[in-house]
Amino acid sequence: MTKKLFGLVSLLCACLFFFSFSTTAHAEKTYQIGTDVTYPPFEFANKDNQYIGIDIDLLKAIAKEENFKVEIKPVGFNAAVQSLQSGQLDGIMAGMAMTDERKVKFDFSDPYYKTGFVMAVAKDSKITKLEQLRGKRVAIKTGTAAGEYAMSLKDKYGFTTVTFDDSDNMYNDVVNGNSVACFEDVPVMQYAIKTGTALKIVTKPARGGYYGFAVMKGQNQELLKKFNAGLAKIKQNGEYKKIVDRYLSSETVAAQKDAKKDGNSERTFFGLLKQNRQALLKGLGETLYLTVVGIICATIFGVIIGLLGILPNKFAQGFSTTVIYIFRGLPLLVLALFIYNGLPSLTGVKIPAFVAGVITLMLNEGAYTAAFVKGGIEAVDKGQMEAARSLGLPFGTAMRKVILPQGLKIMVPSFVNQFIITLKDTSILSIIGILELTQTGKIIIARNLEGFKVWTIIALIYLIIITLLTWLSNYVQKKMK
Ligand code: ASN
Repeated sequence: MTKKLFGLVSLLCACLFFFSFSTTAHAEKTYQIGTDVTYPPFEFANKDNQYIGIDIDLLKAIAKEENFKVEIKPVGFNAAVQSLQSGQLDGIMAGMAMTDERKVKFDFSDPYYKTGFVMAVAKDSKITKLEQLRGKRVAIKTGTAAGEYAMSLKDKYGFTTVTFDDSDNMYNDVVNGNSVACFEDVPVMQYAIKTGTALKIVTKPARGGYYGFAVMKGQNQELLKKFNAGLAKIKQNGEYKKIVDRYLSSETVAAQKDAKKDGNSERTFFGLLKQNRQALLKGLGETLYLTVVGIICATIFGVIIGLLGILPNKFAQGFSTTVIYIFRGLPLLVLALFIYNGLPSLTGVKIPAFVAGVITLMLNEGAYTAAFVKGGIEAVDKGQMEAARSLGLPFGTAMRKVILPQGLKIMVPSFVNQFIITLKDTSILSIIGILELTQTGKIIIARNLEGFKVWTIIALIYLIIITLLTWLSNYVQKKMK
């Protein structure tokens, strides 16, 4: 029995590796490019939750020109930088300033857009100079060059900082008066103000520079070459100008401004639901898919580890206890980041986000499953095993015929419970950029800033699904009795 179980564990691991390698092999033909969640006019989601913007259109035009394929991953700027470093992404196109510090770690393309850092304050604010920031709070965005610039001024001007993962939340903090100022790139800040964000720029652009497309130093050089060649071509044939003009045109600006306005019929609860129906359904589909695949893997893994724990073999028991201890002890978020960002930087092998998500669920939820499987079997009266053995049944048969059927009954509620927990836990996997329900919500809010209404919709969807699942499980349990 021990051997069989170990065989099964190896088989499960082999399947997962095969799955991950095959998806990777497939993905390698297409370059994976990270971008920001929302950084208009360079990247943002349109009404249909499709990514558009100067960066996106330039990249697509260049890819077409140079015959390569890209898959765009709107994971957020800081997450993109980390994923590029761990080898999960091939490049970043995210309004990324080519700073000297970054040039040590990354290779940049030829410059494609002029930038510089500015300070913005609320529309009605009296602050016009850095000197007025003393003792005040300033909002910055995680991992950005403008944020670094603000940090370099912090001691001299005596202000404190608070960090946000995306630009919109940073602006909001200033609009709402929690912070007195924020630091942002000049083309992005100007665009946000033009499209209705209630801020104003009060400083001249500092540390002027350019945006570039980035790859890891010494890697993906052929991609960089193609990018540069394509960029030169689209600059020459007028495509570059067309793209930039399209986003800076008064029509696009007016449309963006309109989308931000309150009282817009599309901003009511039902308006939002209707407008984002497609995206929400897709997100929900991904959540359910992740849950089902995750729970299947977790159940197989958990049952095997749980059974190893009750074998009359010290090594098997120790192994089971250790696995449960480690994977139940680690926070799900840490485990997901470790598998998605940590492992690839060690092994050099990419793991697609979905596969990383499933492995995370398998290990974490599987550890809980193993614990209750072990507990369920141990809860069966010891006398049962002794009686079966004294009747001459071998350990394996006694386990299968006598103990497991009784143990299983004890475990059923825990299985159902674990299913519901897994569904909820998938939301944490939005951190690695899986476009499930929670990540879908983040992207919708990045576009329309309707945090309260959109999170209410997302919460309701989770609650409805969980209620349905609970009903189903009660029904199944009744039937089983
Ligand atoms: N402009 C930022 C930087 O260069 C990147 C961003 O916020 N998308 O750091």
